[in-house]
Amino acid sequence: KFASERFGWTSYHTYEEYNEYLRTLVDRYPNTVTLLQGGTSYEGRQILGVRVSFSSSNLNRGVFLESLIHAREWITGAVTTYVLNELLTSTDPAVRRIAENHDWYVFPVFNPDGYVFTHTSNRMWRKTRVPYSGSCFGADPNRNWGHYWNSGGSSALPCSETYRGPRAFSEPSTRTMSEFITSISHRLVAYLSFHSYSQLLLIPYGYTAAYLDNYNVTYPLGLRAAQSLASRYGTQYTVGNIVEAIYVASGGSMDWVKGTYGTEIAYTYELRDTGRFGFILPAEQIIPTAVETLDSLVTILQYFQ
Ligand code: PAY
Ligand code: ZN
Repeated sequence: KFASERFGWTSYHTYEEYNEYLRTLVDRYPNTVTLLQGGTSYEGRQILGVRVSFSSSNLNRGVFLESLIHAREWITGAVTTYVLNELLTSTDPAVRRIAENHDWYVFPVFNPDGYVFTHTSNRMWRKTRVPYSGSCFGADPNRNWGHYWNSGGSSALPCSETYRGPRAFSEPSTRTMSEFITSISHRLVAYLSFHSYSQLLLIPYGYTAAYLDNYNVTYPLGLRAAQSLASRYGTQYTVGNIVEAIYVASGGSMDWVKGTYGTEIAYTYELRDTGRFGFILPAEQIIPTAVETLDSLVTILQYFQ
């Protein structure tokens, strides 16, 4: 059987299953898919990803997909791997165009220690698993990046769900992934970070409400993306900068990528739903969530056509 059939998107997968899936893609599409170790977690797990490139010259514009930086947001890794599978297998001309005109960097499990912990011990775990004082574990890996780190919306308390860590990049997972992103930053034109839940399409930054950089481009483009997402099943997304749409949150990965490298297109998705199931989104919603999300990605990447 093909890797994608064995894997499937009718149930949620473990960290090991995601890794095995990535490895089978490399076996099946050796000329297109390259396995990458982006980083390493505190407990020594590999943070694996793939590059998908249909160009032999390797000069396509790079698009980065990040998911499961927050461990309990299971739908996010399911959606990014569904999109990855579509990039490789879809016959829809619009999907083929975005697949083949970009080099894709897809890292399904950014926080492997936390994700494993949601399978073994506590389904609602969010953070890393680095031991801190007071017998509390973990920093919030989306408050730990070094662009305006500790500039609001993060906690100094190790037991808090939004603990920023003792310093920027204190967490091995965020530090090593930031180094990997630096190594490919000159190729990246888009950075897309996937969270759940709330149905939002968020624009930088999380540390300030100011409309910085190319907000005048990304806001209208975000509105069009939300429209195409809704046109599939009617799922409504709100578009806006992080501070306006939810709250101040400094130290996020997207803020760091956009703020450090000026990556033209940077969005954070808060996927389904709006709270009925929250983080425990039923597996029957994986495929519809992924399909509508892919519609919006097609619209976003039309920006580069
Ligand atoms: O950069 O995505 C961002 C900041 C906003 C998210 C965050 O707090 O990191 C929003 C929350 C998230 O996905 O982690 C929203 C969910 C519902 C939560 O846990 O509060
Ligand atoms: Zn999150």
